[in-house]
Amino acid sequence: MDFQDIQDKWKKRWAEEKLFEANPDSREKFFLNAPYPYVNGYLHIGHLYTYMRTEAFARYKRLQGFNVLYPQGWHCTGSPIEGAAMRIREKEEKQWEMMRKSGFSDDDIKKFEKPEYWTEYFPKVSRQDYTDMGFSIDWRREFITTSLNPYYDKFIRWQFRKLKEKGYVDIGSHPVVWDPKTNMPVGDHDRTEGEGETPQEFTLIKHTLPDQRKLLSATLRQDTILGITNVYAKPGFEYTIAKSGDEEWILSNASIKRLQQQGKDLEIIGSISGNELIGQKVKVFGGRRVLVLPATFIDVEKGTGIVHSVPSDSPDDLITLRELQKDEAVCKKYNLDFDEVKDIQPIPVLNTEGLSNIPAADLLEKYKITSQQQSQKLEEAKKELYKLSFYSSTFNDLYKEGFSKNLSGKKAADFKDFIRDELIEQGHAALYYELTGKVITRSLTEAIVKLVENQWFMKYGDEDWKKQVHACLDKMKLYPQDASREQFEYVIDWLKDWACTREVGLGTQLPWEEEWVIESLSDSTIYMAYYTFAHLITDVPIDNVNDELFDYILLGKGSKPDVPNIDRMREEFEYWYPFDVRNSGKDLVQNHLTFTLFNHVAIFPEDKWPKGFGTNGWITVDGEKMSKSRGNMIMLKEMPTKFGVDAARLTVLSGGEGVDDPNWNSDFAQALNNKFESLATLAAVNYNKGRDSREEVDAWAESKLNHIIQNCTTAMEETLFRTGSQLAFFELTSAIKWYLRRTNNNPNKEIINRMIESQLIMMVPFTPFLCDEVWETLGKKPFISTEKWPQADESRIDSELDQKEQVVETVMQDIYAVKKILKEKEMTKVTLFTAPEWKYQLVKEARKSGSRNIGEVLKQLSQNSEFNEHTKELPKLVPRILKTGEISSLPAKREREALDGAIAFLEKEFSAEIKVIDAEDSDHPKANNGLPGKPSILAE
Ligand code: A2H
Repeated sequence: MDFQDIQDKWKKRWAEEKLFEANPDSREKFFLNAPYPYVNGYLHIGHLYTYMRTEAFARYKRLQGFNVLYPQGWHCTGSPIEGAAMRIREKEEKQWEMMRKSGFSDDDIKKFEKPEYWTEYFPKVSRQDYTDMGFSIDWRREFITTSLNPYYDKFIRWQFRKLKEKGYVDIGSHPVVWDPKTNMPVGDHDRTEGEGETPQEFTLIKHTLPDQRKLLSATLRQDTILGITNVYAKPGFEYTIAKSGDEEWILSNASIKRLQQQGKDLEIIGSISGNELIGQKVKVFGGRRVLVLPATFIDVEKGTGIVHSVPSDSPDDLITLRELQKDEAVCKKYNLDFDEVKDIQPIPVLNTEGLSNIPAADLLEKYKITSQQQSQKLEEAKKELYKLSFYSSTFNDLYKEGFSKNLSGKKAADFKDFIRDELIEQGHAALYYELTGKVITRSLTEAIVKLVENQWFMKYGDEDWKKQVHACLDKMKLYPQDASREQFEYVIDWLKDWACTREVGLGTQLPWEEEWVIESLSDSTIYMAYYTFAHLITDVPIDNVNDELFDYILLGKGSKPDVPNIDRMREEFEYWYPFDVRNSGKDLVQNHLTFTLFNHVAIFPEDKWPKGFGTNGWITVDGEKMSKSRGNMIMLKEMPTKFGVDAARLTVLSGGEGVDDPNWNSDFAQALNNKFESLATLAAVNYNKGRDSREEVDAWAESKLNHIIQNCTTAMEETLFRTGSQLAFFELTSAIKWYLRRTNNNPNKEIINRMIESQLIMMVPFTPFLCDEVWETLGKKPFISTEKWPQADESRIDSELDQKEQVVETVMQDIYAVKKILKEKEMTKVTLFTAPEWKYQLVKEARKSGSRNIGEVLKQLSQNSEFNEHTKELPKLVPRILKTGEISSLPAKREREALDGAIAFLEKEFSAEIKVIDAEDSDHPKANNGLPGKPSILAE
């Protein structure tokens, strides 16, 4: 077979027939989509896995009878393209080299100096890649983002005006990840390291030394402030003293630098060692005096290098205190009064459901933590405590006083911000930001947190908004199963306000302050709705595209604008929306996918909220992480010639499923085309051949086929494509082959036809080119994509038939093994002695016990009087019975039926006489050696 020809032929015919152009009709619809890729380079195998999941699901749903919409657009917003164009202009060596490696001549590369050229070039070649890969996309709806597409531009302006009207966009001072070299904010995709890291807000709490200087500790849990029992400093570390207004602060040098970057006026005036602080007493919030104690767990790069201790609610703080309370030597070393240290007791502050009033102690006990050295267990304990307490903890009676409101009985999580604000107002605390992890920008600088004034942001921190998003998520179907639900829940709660504009870059200008450009994660949250009319709106003169038009199409508001296609645009939106599934890599859960929910609930009524998300892992290539530097990035454009499209599609989906990272196996891909040819031959040779009569083995074939269809359908419904392809391709192929062999190539015509047809149809999502080609060879009318997915007839599924057939297969293989031992000697007669009755009983009893422990089962059976005569044989038999797969569970009578029914087949297979005898009916020495499903074989 010439796969190249086949690819070209069907690609052309699908396009000519407009097979994947979807229009509203009376059928039920299914709308799926995947995030548009950035068009700043060629698409590669990493894209392929994510997009193939969408594509396979689209094809599956189409075969299930849905009217399927699968559109695709291109993302041009933000700095990736602009940055790359700039590097071309500046003749940066690495960027040029990369372009040369991609096959561009120096003259071609020059064209990429203009950002606009990227947005023309890469959408074109990417579309070619998608088409070559056989993606069933409705290309009429293709578009690009940014002001380069004035229609999309107006759509985003409408969206932002709506968000502002409803109070979801606001302006203020805002912590932003910042590149100090280029003086620009660093978006998630502007990084060479640290995607997903964000500014984290800490509250710095002041503790007053007798000389009025302040020790500053960083906390995420200011809600526990009334539980402070002591403060920790690091021995041997040199702290810095800085002047802040008329106060003197003691903290780490690194934190001073960061505070300065965040706009705080601090002047360094000296330093003081940790050892000098240890043993001093500080006054904490509320007026109590507590000791400064030594702690080695302090990471001096983090926070201020000083930690206040709340042993009731922090496992770190509690274990450190406990260890110190047992170590007189260390206390002496730092001149601490050992008795005073021993007297320190945790102060309960929160009531937490299911835990004592010293929750940290419960967790230390649960994880059996007795030392700070058990860092991994400590991490787990901290995580678990956070999970258990964050949502449910309430303040105890201590919180009646101390704040302007009585907080006793209130939920701690709801008043964290309140406490922070009061502490700051009263001069007890200050705000401080730190990145959750290291971020390296594309200019290879380490990013910092900067507080930007007059920054526009999305109020993703808004509690009421979050509640609505939760309500939306609760009703969504997530693929695979609900594995990612917890993660979405977490992200929704964790998201803070999001800076949504930049000063430069391709994009849409903020409609009310045009010096700002909307950044790339903010202009891509509801565009799935744009697909529904993208091919129609371009007929409207651009001057007539305004907010009233979008209000009418998307919200059904206002009077009907007098523009072309208006009824169709409204109809398409109403028909297709909301979308049913959006699939993406799991890295987008923490931003894009969750933003999509926020924006949908903000703008659309509930019946237009997203219905499903699919997420998947990251692909590895032949077991290795994929990266440019390893040189193992396979480009989409290489696929058709290097492996063949169908082989590539099937390989990528066979690589994994669920939340695991899939693997691309090049050897598997290389081997597939031969297998496809065999499949084509098998189908062509056997289609419409055979008899009309029914034989016993036909019932097995029918059962097997229906069972495979049933399992494959279940897998496909859950986007478990690896399982689906295994069943449709490998398992069904072996079933067909076995069926043909069993019937001496004379199968029941109806059944073999149904097997072949079902296989081809079920493989369409994976190998559409092959399927259409073979379909046509069989004399069927094109296109296979317009056929119906096979329906499993459950009444035909009988697992006993499968077990019987397995007995036949095992016996056949065992006879082959015996024949091999006979070597040259001719085999004319084979006697099969079925197992003696007591062994069937043994299997039944052994399996009934439910245990898989050999010793346990053996003991039970030895005590069973039924097997008194055979106790010597039990130790050998029981392990074999408990092993999966070897011994059949079929009752003796059924096994005998199976063997009798297979005599003719086996006689033909071995050109020998075959006899089946029950063990009890023979006194041959071999007669008692058989096992259930594995008769003893006598070859003569
Ligand atoms: B938390 P994250 Cl009650 N080295 O405050 C080690 N730990 C430090 C630190 C440093 N340089 N700076 C701050 N921390 C601690 C209170 C608290 C905290 C309670 C419960 C949990 C809890 C009282 N100590 O944190 O790694 C501070 O302790 C649980 C993680 O950036 C700060 O909040 O997430 C927390 O670690 C910040 O840790």
